[in-house]
Amino acid sequence: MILPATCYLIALGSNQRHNIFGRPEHIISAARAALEQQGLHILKQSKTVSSRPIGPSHRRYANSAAIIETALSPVPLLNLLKRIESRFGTRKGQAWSRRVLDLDIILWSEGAFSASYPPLTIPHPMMRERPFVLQPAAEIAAKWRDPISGLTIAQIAARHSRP
Ligand code: PH2
Ligand code: MG
Ligand code: MG
Repeated sequence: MILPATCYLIALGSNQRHNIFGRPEHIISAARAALEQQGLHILKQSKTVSSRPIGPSHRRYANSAAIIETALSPVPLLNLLKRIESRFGTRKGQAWSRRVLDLDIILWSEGAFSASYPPLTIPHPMMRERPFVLQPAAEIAAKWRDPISGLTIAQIAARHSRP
């Protein structure tokens, strides 16, 4: 059965060099090419920004966002993103430390989703507190509504930047 394609907002992050692709911002570009190569069609992509690390790592991140179109449902998409991460050298259990590539599902056009194995929650539970997700996301998905709060990404990003 062929399902109609849906859209996802994906956050991309990197804070470690790759032996072929080099600096984190180049890893983000290579990751976009890998998404396309795996059939995840990129409808929109944000600029790549350099961001202060949140959490224990001391290395700055390159962060970006993309809207992709695919007929995959959330768990198969997560599995595919994990395979792409591991091809770039990201190993399991490296959350919050230095990582070559992190691909997170932030929003889905079909609304909220939750699975326990593998653990996956959409919208991403930390999305509303993370400037490095909100800023690139607001550039390409300003009017997309968070199904939990009912606010648009632009509204959440603006709230967040208030002192
Ligand atoms: N990702 C994290 C933890 N901290 N900080 C920034 N600036 N950018 C990230 O992508 C990031 C982070 C865990 O995924
Ligand atoms: Mg991740
Ligand atoms: Mg992450």
